[in-house]
Amino acid sequence: SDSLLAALFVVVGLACAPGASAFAATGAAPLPLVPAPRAVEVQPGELRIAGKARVDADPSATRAAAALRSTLDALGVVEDATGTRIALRLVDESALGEEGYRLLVGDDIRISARTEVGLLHGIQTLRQLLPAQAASEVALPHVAIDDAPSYPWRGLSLDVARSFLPVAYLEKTIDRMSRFKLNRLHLHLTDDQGWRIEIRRYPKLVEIGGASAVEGGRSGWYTQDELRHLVAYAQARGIVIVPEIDVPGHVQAALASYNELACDDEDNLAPYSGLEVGFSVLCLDKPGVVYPFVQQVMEEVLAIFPSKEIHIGGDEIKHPLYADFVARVAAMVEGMGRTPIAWEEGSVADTNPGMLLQLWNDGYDIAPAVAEGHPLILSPCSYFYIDHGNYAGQPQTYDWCRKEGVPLARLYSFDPAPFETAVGIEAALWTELVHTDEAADNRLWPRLAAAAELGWSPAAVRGYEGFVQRMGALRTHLDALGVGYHPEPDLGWD
Ligand code: TNX
Repeated sequence: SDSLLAALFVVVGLACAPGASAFAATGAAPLPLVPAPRAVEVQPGELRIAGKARVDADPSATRAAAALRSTLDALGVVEDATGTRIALRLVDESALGEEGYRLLVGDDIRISARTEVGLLHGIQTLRQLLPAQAASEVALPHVAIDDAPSYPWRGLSLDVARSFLPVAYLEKTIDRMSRFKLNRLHLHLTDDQGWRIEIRRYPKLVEIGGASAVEGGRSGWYTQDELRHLVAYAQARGIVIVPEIDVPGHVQAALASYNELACDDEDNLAPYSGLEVGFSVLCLDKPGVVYPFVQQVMEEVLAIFPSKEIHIGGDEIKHPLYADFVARVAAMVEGMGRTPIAWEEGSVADTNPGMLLQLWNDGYDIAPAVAEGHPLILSPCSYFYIDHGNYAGQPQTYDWCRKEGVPLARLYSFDPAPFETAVGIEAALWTELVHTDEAADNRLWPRLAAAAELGWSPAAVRGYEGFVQRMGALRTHLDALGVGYHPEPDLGWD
């Protein structure tokens, strides 16, 4: 009959639609999960949680237990011995990888992982299955989820140098990133328009360099104690903060603070608030001044940030001694036991192939660096520069990389697969034109969720239609988190 045929088409269509395969088991709407898990099996039946739960965590899973407790608390679920059991188990199964987890919802809830970070991801999946806000009774489908990320690096780069972002905003952003399993927050702490990190050996860096900002933007700086607090805050949520000290260019704020870092004939040493890039440079002809400065700054930076990777910048500079400088600073960072990251231009330097390169210009010839084995962080501007518009012509956005801006669908269409040595992806929010928390929220969301899916989910479970359905359903979660997202028409949010 016609209706039987139609039903068959629905089933076949669901099974074949890109992104739907992992969710086709019941033929129902896909579970509202972003990023899409590697494997989802929805089973008949549901689990009802009536306001009470019992946390049964491995004694060593303290961070994950705390995260689960605060999740339940926010939902108004009371901890009670008679409540639904939620087990958190650290298990020794190599198949789970560093960040993988398994989530089983049946008569109770079980999350297992090899690491606490894996457990945290499992808790975030559970969180997305729960309602955005407190409800008296909650029903979860019986489900088995087996999940792990495609890439270990799923990041956001925030430019706090052009325009400062307050600690409270960074905390909120960390909360929201963790909801989508992003795991790297790269802070671009220094640039021409501002120096935002306290360096005790060079107090004027923040006294002078912290007092400037791009025109219309916010000045300010972080104390070392504030940054240590942020590192711990992020760590509790499965996120590593990666600091960037951008050298040898993009340093006008440093030159204005300590004039001796500039060459003698440098005439303009005033704080800078314009939009130009590529005009300032540490005086590479004064190695006796410049290298001790970089060394001492790095010593303090590394004492704050335990991150294995440290970003040394290296963008947009043409100077005969540029390659030497990058090689020397990369070796310095390695000598201090860490792994350097440089923007793609750093590939011209003679460095250890362990140095990560962050790709940002579409069409940059990175093949030689890949052949040498350099790991890549993928941030090609026509997909990942979210200082570009959510739509063409959006006010207060750049369009130098792509006239049409970087709409959600465009970002989502990126394919990381061709980049053999990629460790992952990173969206970048530059702040020449983004001067408030509200504007930052608008540029970040929902695009950051799309970036999270590209970094986490294998191609087999991705697909824009499915993403739109799943992300559309998570709007209430962004609302509950107080996110000032862009009202994205593709998601029906306009
Ligand atoms: C390029 S990306 C830059 C930044 C600007 C950005 C604006 C990179 C390494 N350099 O300095 O803020 O474009 O879109």
